[in-house]
Amino acid sequence: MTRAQRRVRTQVAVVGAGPAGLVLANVLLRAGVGVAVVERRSRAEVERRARAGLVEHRIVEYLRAHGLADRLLAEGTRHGWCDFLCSGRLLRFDYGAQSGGVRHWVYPQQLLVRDLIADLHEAGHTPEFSLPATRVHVDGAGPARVECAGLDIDCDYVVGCDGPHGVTPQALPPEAAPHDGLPGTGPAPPGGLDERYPYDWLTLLAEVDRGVPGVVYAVHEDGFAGVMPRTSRIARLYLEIPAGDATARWTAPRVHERLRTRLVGAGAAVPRLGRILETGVLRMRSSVRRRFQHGRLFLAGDAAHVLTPSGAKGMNLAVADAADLADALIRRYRYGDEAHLDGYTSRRLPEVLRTRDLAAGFLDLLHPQGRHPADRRAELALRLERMRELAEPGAAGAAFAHWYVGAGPELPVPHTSAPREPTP
Ligand code: RFL
Repeated sequence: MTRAQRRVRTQVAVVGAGPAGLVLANVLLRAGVGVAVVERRSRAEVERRARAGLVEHRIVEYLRAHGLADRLLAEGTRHGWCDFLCSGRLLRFDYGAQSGGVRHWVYPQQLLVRDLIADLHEAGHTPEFSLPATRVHVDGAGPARVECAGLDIDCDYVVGCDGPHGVTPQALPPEAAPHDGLPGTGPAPPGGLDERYPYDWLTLLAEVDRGVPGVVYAVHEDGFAGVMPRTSRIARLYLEIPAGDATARWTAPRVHERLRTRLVGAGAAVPRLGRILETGVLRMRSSVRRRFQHGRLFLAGDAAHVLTPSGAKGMNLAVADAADLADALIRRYRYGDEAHLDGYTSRRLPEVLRTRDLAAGFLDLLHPQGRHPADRRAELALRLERMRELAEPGAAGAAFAHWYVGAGPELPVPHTSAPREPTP
């Protein structure tokens, strides 16, 4: 039998083996719900795809409650402060203290992905790698279906965890799409869900002589620079660049020179930087779909919303979506509760929009605009004041600290017993 002839039946088909899809699949399987995961990349590729690193407190608590955080807890490190550097003035923001002792975990996304795949493998449900979904069918009578190059999956529900350019977002009707506010296509409407910023971020992975002790957000007349911890030998760095600039223009000497300029005054907060291992450009935009569901299709993570990396929320929101959806699907199979499942968008969209708005406010703090040097200097002085307000104990700092570290709200509690089929 050829691959093209394979056909399987399951309860939930998950497209995409990123954090959203892998957490969802693990939690559903632990509750006895049938799941099949397809992933277009090879296992080796997804396990070395370095992206996020800051994991919120509530996300780690959720993973821990489901027995999915053993290696993260053993090998991750904890971070509860960051430095603001404004034109050479260093201010420490102790968000751990301001949030009542809550801290981030630093654990590279690709390691979390590796662990979650190993958990699925142990449960006998290794995702189908190197198998792109090509189409999803969720309309009409009969089971929903995911079509792949070598496999058709009939299922009750499809969950699209395949990122913004995957196949599942295309199955949503046009009215669920975000407004395309990219340059050349007109401005986003007031209250629109798509935003393009007038700058981009160069993103780099670089060798360091020791681990970065905490995140550094540097705001300088020359532009923004960010330094994020990853491992004891590698750091992630960001540099503001003009919107649309090409990676090729950012040679290693130019990158080092700009980092030196923008990080002046950082002192011990930034280790000595070595070889640059990876360079890319993040087009700075956020995009939130108006709906995360269409019939028996649900979108989670970047497939539903893409935020800028300011605030480090993308992966955390992806896991929070997966947690909500896992809970709703388990209720559906255990109690026949379809209403809760249908409420998915209305539960998740407000949190996503709130996060988008707070991340946008944070981005504004890091990007003083102004064409003329005098305007930029005035903007910088205002930014320094706002950073002081956050860094000093008080209501503003405490509110930001709670959001930044992910102190709450808690994600749905684990379901451990096996579900039963819904009563008709
Ligand atoms: P992912 O991780 O993109 O996974 C989607 C998966 O779907 C697969 N796929 C398909 N599979 C089958 N068929 C198809 N047709 C398919 N099309 C695509 C893809 O191969 C892929 O494996 O989405 P998910 O699970 O929603 O997770 C989202 C996060 O990955 C993302 O939001 C974060 O990485 C964002 N982000 C950060 N988030 C944080 O919470 N904290 C951080 O510190 C943080 N830092 C970052 C980041 C993102 C970055 N980049 C590169 C965008 C730093 C960077 C530089």
